[in-house]
Amino acid sequence: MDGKIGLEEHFAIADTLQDSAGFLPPETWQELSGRLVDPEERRLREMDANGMETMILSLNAPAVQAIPDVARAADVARRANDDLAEKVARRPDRFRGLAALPLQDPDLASAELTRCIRELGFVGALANGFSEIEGSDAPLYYDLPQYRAFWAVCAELGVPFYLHPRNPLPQDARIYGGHPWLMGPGWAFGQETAVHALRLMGSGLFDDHPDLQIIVGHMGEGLPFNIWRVDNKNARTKKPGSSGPQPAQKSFTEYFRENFHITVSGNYCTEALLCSMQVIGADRILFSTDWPFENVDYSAAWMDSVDIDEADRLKIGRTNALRLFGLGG
Ligand code: GRE
Ligand code: ZN
Repeated sequence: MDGKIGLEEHFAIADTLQDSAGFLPPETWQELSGRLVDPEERRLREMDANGMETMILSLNAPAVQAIPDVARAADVARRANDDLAEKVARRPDRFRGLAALPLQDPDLASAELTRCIRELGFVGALANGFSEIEGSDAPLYYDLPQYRAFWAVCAELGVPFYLHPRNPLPQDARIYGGHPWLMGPGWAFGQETAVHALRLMGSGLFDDHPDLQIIVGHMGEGLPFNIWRVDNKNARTKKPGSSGPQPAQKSFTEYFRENFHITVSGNYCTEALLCSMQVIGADRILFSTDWPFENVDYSAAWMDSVDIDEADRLKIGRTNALRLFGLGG
């Protein structure tokens, strides 16, 4: 199909480029780094050749989230966002932007998000999981109480928030000891991000902000397949007047269906798509490639040929993104 839109589509600036080294075999770094800092020629060629109209661009990972010095995190976020705004301004017909945010400091993150939406014309935010902060080895997850004011700003601006993966910190990654192939995108990314998403759901965040929309990639990081069991176990320890022992009022499945969207980025598994369509619904699934870590050609070829209704293909490939980001057209 023509007119596909993707929303997990990365670039890097000089300060963040090295963060992506090491996730893929060293012999591919030259190719990968070239893609990340490409002045959008290669990217546009790939898009043109594969029926992709728009990429909603975001910074690589973990980038800002892994800069414990708050002032530096804010500075890198601002410069990345300014750089992205220039890319979008050069080709407003093909690119949009998601803001990088210094979530080490919720107030700075709120201010930067507001600047990006109101002044730079971005359509949402993308954060690479928890943030690290100087003086603490505790990962900052965004269900923590100090983030409620940030979420109020996000809800007020009415923009979606992409919760993108990162690796757990070493002290939280001991389960992968001796098995480095399980770190990164193969398993640890998804585990880390799914737990973060479940933390947001169970915290009651969406009772306060019922319109807030979170996006998770990689076919929902396992949530479509597993969320039934999260609810089933919680229901057995239910506290009166709620869906379970957690502070939230609704079930995890309800929040998943009302406050989440997923993308197919880097997970072109037809069986997983069919499960996701049954659990979260075709209205909440969106195409994405995860460029430069995945190729546009095979992502697009799968999207174009996977055995689903044409009406669902159009939603997933394009129109859900138009609606979620208010792109019009
Ligand atoms: C991603 O952005 O999803 C990603 C990385 C690094 C390796 C693989 C991958 O940041 O999918
Ligand atoms: Zn990605």
